Amino acid sequence: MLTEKQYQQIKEELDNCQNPLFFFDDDPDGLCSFLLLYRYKKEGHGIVVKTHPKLDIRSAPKVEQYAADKVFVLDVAQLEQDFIDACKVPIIWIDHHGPHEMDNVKYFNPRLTKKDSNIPTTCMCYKVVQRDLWIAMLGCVADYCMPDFADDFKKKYPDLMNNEKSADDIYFNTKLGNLIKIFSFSLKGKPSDVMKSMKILTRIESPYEILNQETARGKFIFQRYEKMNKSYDSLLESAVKEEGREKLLVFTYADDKMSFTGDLANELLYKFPDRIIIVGRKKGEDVRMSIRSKNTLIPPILEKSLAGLEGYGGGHEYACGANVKEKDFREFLKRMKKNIE
Ligand SMILES: [Mn+2]
Repeated sequence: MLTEKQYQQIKEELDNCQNPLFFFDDDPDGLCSFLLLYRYKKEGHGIVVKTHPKLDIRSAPKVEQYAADKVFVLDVAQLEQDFIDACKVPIIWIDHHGPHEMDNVKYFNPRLTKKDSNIPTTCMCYKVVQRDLWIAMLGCVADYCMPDFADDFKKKYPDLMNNEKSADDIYFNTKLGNLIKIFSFSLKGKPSDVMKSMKILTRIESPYEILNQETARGKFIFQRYEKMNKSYDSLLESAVKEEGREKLLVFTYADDKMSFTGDLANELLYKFPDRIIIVGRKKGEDVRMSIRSKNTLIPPILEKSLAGLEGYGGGHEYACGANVKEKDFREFLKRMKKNIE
């Protein structure tokens, strides 16, 4: 956890700027972190970081383009020094990966004091602004965390969850879980649609506006989700059919449009909790993967399996992303199998 003083510091940073630029990770935790801070501040702009997992000099021109007077970096694992050096305004970095040591950035990361701490960025942002409880709960559960305000949420929104005791039960069995998928899918697809969805989400008044399609904007978000969910469901169905019996459950698909690997890997792990899940999407010469497990630490196995191959990867203890060239993919899988034995 961060200290009360740190939350206060972040709040002061937020209060003391006119036109902040928020860079956030391409997943519900990143999106919810942005929404919480933006909906409090009501100024500035949000940019979803598609150069996952890092923010580097390629994004630096945005700061001038938007004439930002402060930059917030949310839930992004790696912030490159070239970005920091090119950025002429203060940078506040709130995250729960790494940690890394960087100069000239105000870094808020609970792992600096406790290495295995895993508090979603959304949770920290909520402690700062203390409003929009439903968005806070959504982002936390999406990162598999049951926050200390879960009971408050249940009281306020009794129909969005039941008596689930774990985040993964909420994720796959409740209306809140449905909303997580809706938020996740709102970041996919045509950039102009993603922009529109983001804008809508900064203004939406309640979860029911989306779930019950109560307004035109709620309808837009919901119907976009429904359409994408058809392709998602058919991929999930194929993955389940191909599950096999080995410890490593591998599913790959070719799709140049939509990346569902993270969502699919999460749901497959829920269905097959004893397995280690790899979902890969072939894109160009690369296979982009999401890797999940319940109890096996992934980063050391991943690192060993990638050694000498053309690829990279990393992330959290039980959830990683990786990218290898298609020509190296078979070898990579062979090593993964060997290294988990
Ligand atoms: Mn996160």
